[in-house]
Amino acid sequence: MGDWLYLIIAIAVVAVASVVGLVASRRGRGPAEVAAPPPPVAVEAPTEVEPVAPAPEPVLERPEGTASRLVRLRQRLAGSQGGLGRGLLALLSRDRLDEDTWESIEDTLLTADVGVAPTQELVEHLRTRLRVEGGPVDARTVLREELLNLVGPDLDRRLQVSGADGNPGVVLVVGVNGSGKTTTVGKISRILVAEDRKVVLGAADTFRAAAVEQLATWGERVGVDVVRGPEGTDPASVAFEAVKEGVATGADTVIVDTAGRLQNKAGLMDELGKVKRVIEKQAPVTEVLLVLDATTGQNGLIQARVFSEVVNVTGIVLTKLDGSAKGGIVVQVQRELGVPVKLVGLGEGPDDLAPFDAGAFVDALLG
Ligand SMILES: Nc1nc2c(ncn2[C@@H]2O[C@H](COP(=O)(O)OP(=O)(O)OP(=O)(O)O)[C@@H](O)[C@H]2O)c(=O)[nH]1
Ligand SMILES: [Mg+2]
Repeated sequence: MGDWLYLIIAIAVVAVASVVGLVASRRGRGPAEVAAPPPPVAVEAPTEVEPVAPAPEPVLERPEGTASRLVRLRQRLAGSQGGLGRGLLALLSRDRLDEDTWESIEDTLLTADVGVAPTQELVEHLRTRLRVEGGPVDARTVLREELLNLVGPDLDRRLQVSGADGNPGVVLVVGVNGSGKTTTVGKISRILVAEDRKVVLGAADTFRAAAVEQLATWGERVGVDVVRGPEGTDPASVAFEAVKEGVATGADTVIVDTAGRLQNKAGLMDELGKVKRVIEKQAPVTEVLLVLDATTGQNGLIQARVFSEVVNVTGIVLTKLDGSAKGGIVVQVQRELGVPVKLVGLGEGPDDLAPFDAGAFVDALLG
């Protein structure tokens, strides 16, 4: 009986002890959980996120400097046009300058698009001088002088890129489809940027979205603002806005690109006249450049005439002279319009545009 009593007491003691222990351990755990909250995930997160790269600074191109550009392009001009002078010199150096030889000289000039009247004039002068001056005259010297007279050494070929009375210079660029207008606008802007001038471009070719993008790309490459409107906007209003921005931002020059147009579409030609008139509500147009593709020959002359009736063309840009030996078109087009060739395009590269220099041109012809 005594044994049973000890056993019951022992069981009771163990039971009480376990209950007490359980309660104690519960009490201890509770507050511990509150005191130690799980570490906030958000605090650690930033170290695991990839650092956001800053937007890359647009890398602006530095247009080629004038000196190296001119040396490079004179060589290219001599490469494409040198055949004319070499051909003429070979003929003029013959022992006897008979009628057949003079005829070949004429043919050579006509093939290079010098034009009928200027060719006859030149041949007349050469015949007289070589006969009169006789003896050991240097055919090359005589030919150089006569070609130079034909090209017009005294024409004012400066590009009017500056305005008066606090206005920017405004250059309007016109011509038929594909003649090289947009490319020329881009190239001119690079030349001006290289001279530290502030330029604004106006994308007034609103017929095709691609045309606007093409100009915008030229602008972006050298950090020049391009004013544009939605596709199909009135070109005159884009031109107006571009000049307005030029005035407001104190730009030196605003260059307005226009849509290519066929010279026989009266409506489009009228619209071009309107572009010019609307611009002039903001500031005078200081230069109207007609862009002509040198490879189009007589056709280019007809275009030139029509354009000059609609807008007062003040300068000609002859493009693609690198791709044709027909540099004689310089002579014809200047006569036709009474307006000087001011720039020549000599390739598709961004800096392949040169001011036209009569002496350098004739030297290139003579190789
Ligand atoms: N080889 C050569 N290609 C040129 C020259 N100028 C322009 N081009 C090329 O001629 C093509 C037409 O040039 P654009 O500037 O688009 O002609 P555009 O007059 O603006 O054409 P539209 O806007 O369609 O009327 C392009 O492929 C130019 O790269 C040049 O002096 N030499
Ligand atoms: Mg264009």
